[in-house]
Amino acid sequence: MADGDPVVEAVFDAVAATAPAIRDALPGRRVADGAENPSGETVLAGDLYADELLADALTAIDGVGAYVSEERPEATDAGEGYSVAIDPLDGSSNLRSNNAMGTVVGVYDAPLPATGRDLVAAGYTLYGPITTMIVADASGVREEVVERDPDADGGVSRSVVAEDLTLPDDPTVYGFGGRVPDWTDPFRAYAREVESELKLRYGGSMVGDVNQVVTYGGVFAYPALTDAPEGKLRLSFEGNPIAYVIERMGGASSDGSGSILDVEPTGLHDRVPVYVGNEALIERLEDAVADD
Ligand code: AHM
Ligand code: MG
Repeated sequence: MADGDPVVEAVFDAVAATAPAIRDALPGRRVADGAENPSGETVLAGDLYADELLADALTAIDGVGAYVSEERPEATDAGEGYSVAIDPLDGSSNLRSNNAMGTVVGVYDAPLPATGRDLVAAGYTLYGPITTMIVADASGVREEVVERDPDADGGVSRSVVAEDLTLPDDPTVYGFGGRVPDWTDPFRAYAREVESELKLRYGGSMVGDVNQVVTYGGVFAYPALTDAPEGKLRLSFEGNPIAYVIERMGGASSDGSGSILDVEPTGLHDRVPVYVGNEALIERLEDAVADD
């Protein structure tokens, strides 16, 4: 089930072990605490709480050299080893409306910022009606159900419910972020085509929306916008880990011109347009936005 890298296994053990505590804390943390994260967005208390829990658990692992979080301006040094990039509570604006959220994790064998080619594993936890965890590593991609279990190691039991996951061949869903008037003309034209072929599934949390594509096949995008050519999502914490998962499943990722994993970062909190899904849909997207 795992690739045998004990540090990668320990990272996913820690992410799974914190999931029940993160979930438990959500009901009391539906208000903004007024702080701003390094990307200038108001941080909900839930983000900060999850960040603290994950930082404590991940920096305690031998072989993790840095904890790098969407909620922290700089990397937190933890010794020698992999850099673990975390979006502690992705889709946290869904907390008010009680919709899906998740935790995104990327394990890089390099100091950050680095390209996605330095990822050795990536995945996400999805706090939906049940807690699931997608783990992608050298051995493939699997889905686990994570449940609180006081008798188990780390206080959670993990059951593998699907192994060697690949994207379904016959795509059925799409979900595109941002406001339609802010999309570029070429992307709007592409969306027009896609919406006549696939069903819309968009919930406003990347992990929830990507998991629709993982489950049913299709395409997820948070595109380049006319007033924000880099889109909204962050390369190190969101774009690269999700691109790694989808590519390991036989799908494709793009920033509009090539794999997200090849994007050269200039800083820890860089943003990147994100297009992921079945290969044919991403090829069409690249053809459509090529002259953008
Ligand atoms: P967050 O990490 O601050 O929650 O922001 C990222 C989220 C993604 O989960 C989601 O794809 C996107 O923002 C949704 O943005 P919008 O509300 O503009 O559609
Ligand atoms: Mg996020």
